[in-house]
Amino acid sequence: MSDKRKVVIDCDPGIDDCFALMMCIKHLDVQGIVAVGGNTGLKYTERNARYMTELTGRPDIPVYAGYDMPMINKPVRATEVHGSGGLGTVSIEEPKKQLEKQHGVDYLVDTFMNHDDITLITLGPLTNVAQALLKEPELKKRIPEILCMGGSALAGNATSAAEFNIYVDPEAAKIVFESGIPIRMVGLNVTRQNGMTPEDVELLKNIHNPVADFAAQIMAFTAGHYGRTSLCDACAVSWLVDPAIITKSAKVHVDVETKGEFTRGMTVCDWREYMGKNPKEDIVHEKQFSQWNPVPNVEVALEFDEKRFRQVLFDTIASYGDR
Ligand SMILES: [Ca+2]
Repeated sequence: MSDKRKVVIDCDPGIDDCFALMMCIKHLDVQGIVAVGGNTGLKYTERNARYMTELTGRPDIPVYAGYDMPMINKPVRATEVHGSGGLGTVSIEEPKKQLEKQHGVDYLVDTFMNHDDITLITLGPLTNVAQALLKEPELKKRIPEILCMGGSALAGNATSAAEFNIYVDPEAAKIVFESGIPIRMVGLNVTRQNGMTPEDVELLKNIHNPVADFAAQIMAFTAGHYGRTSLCDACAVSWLVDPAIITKSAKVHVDVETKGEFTRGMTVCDWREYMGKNPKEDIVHEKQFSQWNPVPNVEVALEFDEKRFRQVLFDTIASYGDR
């Protein structure tokens, strides 16, 4: 029996998803991976998930395909950031590992209806999770916790207000955020505190193992184009891998905007009871009032130990050795 934390990962790999999978597969007990359409289409995200299980030497981890399309929106992709196949300009061969036949949403329902001790990690649009909650209404009482890369306590990226994962399928996100399931949210306000650069690509190249070589190739795409890349999904899962990496968080009420002219897909965080002392800082607040009493539904990550994260990330990739 493993004493590692059991997790199921719903993701849309995607370059930063691949880094998150490297960390999760090494440090957590990954029960299954469900792919969703997001950064690119499902036919690529599920393939890339299967590829990652082979690359990390864990083809025994089952991979399922969920939904390609958002619930209502037309699909929005991020292929300019991740490449049309989700891995920058890296082309991979079709993995030997097969996709499970069960639909990803049915896998989520079966798994959480029958187990009490698994954390759900979401690294893409929340379409699969919302569909699972609609299919089995009891499920919201059965998922103990969701660790979500998505949203922001501050600026967005898909729009000025909305982060990509939430923006792609705001209706799905609204269903999940209103479900009552405890959510830990790692949004752009935190992940932007991390910046991997072309120098980091060189560090990865110097590790010399197949996982590091692949990591260097895919990081080179975004770090090369933009000068730096946050690896948002890897930052998010670090809260489970090494909780000390998230150095500050706050429990607040978060709503998902689905109708705003400028704010559709925004995670609206209720900070009314908090005040910051330094207006130059983003959100470094202490709770000072209790007159509104918004019911917290999300623990929002606020501060991040970049140095510690980088150490864990590079150590993890190096630990894959010659595999
Ligand atoms: Ca992702």
